[in-house]
Amino acid sequence: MAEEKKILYSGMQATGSLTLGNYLGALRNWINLNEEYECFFGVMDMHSITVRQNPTEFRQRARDLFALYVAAGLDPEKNCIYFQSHVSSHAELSWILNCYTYMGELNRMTQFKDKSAKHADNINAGLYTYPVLMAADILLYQADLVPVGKDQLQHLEITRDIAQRFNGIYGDVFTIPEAYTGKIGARVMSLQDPARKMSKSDENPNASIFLMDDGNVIRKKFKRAVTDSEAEVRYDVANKPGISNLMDIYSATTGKTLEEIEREFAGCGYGDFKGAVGDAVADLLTPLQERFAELKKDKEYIDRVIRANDEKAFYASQKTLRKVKKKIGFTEIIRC
Ligand code: ATP
Ligand code: LTN
Repeated sequence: MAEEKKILYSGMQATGSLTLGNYLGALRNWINLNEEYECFFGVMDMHSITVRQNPTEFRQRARDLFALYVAAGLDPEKNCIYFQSHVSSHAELSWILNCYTYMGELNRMTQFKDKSAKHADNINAGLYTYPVLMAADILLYQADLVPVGKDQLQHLEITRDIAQRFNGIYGDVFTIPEAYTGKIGARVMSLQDPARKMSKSDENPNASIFLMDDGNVIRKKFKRAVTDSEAEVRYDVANKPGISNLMDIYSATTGKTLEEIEREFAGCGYGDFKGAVGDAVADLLTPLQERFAELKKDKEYIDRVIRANDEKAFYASQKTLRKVKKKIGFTEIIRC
């Protein structure tokens, strides 16, 4: 019998257009790993409403995110790609796990602190318990591996803590997941403020490269990227964070090492280097943009895979949820 594949789980929020950070930090690793694992990828629309969304735009964005996963190279016939809100098990397990999570643990989450500062008029309880829903996502599918960008590592830690606590009380219910971050691209920084991560909800459009940006826009944004007053392409995160970020991006898109890049641009000004980074990123994104445009035209195909995968996710997740409910001591459902 063929050896069973290990399980991989990941997802992104449908909060805005995806950036180069999302691609290099997450999506690209999913594609690299997807043959080796049995994969589940969620469009995390329930997490997205921790921040207010315009309903019409939100619906479209969530569908676009689904199509983008496919356009990026995830075959929806081989990977289970689905909408979190279509699978009720997530909300159910999330409630249960809330009762096994301490407020002290949630108080330490840096994403909660950042998002509360950013949305001071809407510090809702969902924002606070966000990591618990994320733990439910992962644990429902008994995931072994969770590829994410570095900013999510703290959420992976709390997921492991919750799972271990639950297993400690009830026996081996959940697989303890491992986080996976790639070597390069795990933390792409803003082009306008290299101290902050590139984010899809940044107010300054020049701070982020969006996956759907046209080649000329991409080149322009790199030309405008904030750097330092020297003119030497050298990797030094502490003193030259802007240039170091551009070097990371160039390395992640071309496969060249940092030393090779320093050699390639020795004696050149920042203008030439920024131009080369812009070209490399534009070339990387063009095929993805073309596939995405094609897929958007094929509504029937997308609808068909959504239906099939929702069902697959529901069945897989219910298996864990039933076990959890039984272990806790919930009474059995009797239906006629
Ligand atoms: P938001 O701005 O709405 O918080 P985001 O851009 O941070 O969104 P998420 O949906 O939270 O995006 O993240 C999706 C995935 O992309 C996660 O695995 C996250 O770690 C990764 N990611 C996000 N931003 C970056 C970045 N700048 N560099 C590397 N990985 C990133
Ligand atoms: N919080 C994650 C998105 C997310 C996720 C998950 C990632 C929600 N549930 C489960 C991996 C596994 C983020 O990227 N902001």
